[in-house]
Amino acid sequence: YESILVPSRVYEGQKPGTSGLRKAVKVFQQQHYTENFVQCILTAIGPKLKGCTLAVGGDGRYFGKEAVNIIVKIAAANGVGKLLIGQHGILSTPAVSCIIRKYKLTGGIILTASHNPGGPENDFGIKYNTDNGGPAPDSVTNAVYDLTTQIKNYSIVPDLTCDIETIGVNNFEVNGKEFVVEIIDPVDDYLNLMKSIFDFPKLKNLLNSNAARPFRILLNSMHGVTGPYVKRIFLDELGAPVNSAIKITPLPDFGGGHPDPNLTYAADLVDSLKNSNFDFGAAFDGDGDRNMILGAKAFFVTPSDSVAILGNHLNSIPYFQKTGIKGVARSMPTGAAIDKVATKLNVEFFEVPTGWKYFGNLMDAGRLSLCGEESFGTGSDHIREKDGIWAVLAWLSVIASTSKSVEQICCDHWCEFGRNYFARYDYEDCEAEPSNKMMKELEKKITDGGFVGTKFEEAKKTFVVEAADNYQYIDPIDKSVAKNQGLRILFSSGARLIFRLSGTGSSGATIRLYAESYEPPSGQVNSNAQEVLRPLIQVGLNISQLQSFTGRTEPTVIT
Ligand code: VG1
Ligand code: CO
Repeated sequence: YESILVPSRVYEGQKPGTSGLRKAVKVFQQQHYTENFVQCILTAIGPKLKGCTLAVGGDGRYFGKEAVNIIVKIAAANGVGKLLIGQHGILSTPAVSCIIRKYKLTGGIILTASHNPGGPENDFGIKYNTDNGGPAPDSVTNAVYDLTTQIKNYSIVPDLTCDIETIGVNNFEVNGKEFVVEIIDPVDDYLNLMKSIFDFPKLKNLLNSNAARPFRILLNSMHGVTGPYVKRIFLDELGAPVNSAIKITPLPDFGGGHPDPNLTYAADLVDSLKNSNFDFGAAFDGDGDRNMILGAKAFFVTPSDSVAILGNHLNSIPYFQKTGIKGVARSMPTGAAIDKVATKLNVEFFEVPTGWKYFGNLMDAGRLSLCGEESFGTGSDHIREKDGIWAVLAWLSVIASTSKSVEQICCDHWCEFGRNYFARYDYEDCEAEPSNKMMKELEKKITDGGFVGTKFEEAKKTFVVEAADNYQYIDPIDKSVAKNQGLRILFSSGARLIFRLSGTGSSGATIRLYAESYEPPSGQVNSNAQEVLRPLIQVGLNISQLQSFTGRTEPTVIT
């Protein structure tokens, strides 16, 4: 095969957001659009590109196979030595991270728009992960973006195609050099990693259907990529009965659903748990890095509590018995429950901006073992992505060790550490311009000298502003600076309000309003979070004038 150079044109807006480039499928289908972006990812790899090996796979959404095909042709033309591709183009985001690390690859390309809906009328996405297995840092995504603004042509081998449905090694000769495409089982490497982390016999015992009182679980893959992983790990390996898993066939349009594991979009899981006798429920997002944990009768564990509870029980997991606990972290808007666990464990604690990429440097430096985000992301330094299946195995390990219910584990946690009430309001798909204006005005208001000390009264509660800013982060390892990471209003009671614009949408603007308040162990730790936080949220709506800027009286999603 010979490569050719195809003249192209610049497309605006190929700027990766919180987690890769996400756009409507129709945008990716434009002539040269996907080719351009793939070429720029490869060019940005620099001198390490020639002869390197990359992993490629995605969440099975519409346009995924076409994108794999394009990547094969462009990688071949650019002198890549080898591609490891998941069979049928399927690899979960955590599995890509696992494979990059295990085989010491130069990087990986993940074809996903994560929790965004899929299908011809919905979203697609491309994300690049670097050699540590984690999402490319800002320095790399900025370099890719710069290249997209200057691209004049790309290299491609137009007539090279490879069957991605059959496991095996395919050899080609391109420009006189060897080019290899290996189609791999999407689950094998990841399953082996999980076996090395968790006590599988113990978990098998927990789920054993012959036990007098088996622990009954219900897992919902939402027709995303986790289906094959759930089947192999929970049904085949751990022996859970077949009715333990639903929606485990990956579908290009996720069955018409919104593959986001929260109380709104995974309402079917919530209902199933409310109306039956399952002890535990979990759902995953499209690409398998998010998780939602529920107890019997759909008792909801906030992701902020989830990571804190796991932190307090890490000794239930063999991996951490070996590695010890180096440090813990959360993203800035995430509820601060884990901060208190860090104090108890006497380990380092870090607060980073939203997005998993900020955890990677700390893990690579050996200072971070466990971290989480309020957006249903939980994970550890076993890979460099958040990991939904790992989170479920971790919870089951805690349950197997404590012999307690999910609800009991949470209540015990609040009695020991107090409770960080947390809620997030999402206003999805607002108009961009008024949303940007709202953020600008709000920033002006809260960073004005007179704002600190202001008192707000709402429903007989008083909130006094202690500090307010536009959050910025200096990476402790490489000293890189991330600015504009969210507007924070901190109150003297420890309560917080945070406003951010989403960086994962494909059009318009999504405003996120995060609210948190703390109740000590001696206080009311068993109240309803939404009710407890309503006055604080009202304060946030008043300060920001959100309703008059956006016209929205209600959020689209409440967590
Ligand atoms: C959202 C979440 C963030 C998460 C990111 C990627 O970003 O808030 O916590 O890391 O999605 O998750 P944003 O910018 O929309 O708030 V995933 O599962 O979409 O890769
Ligand atoms: Co995801």
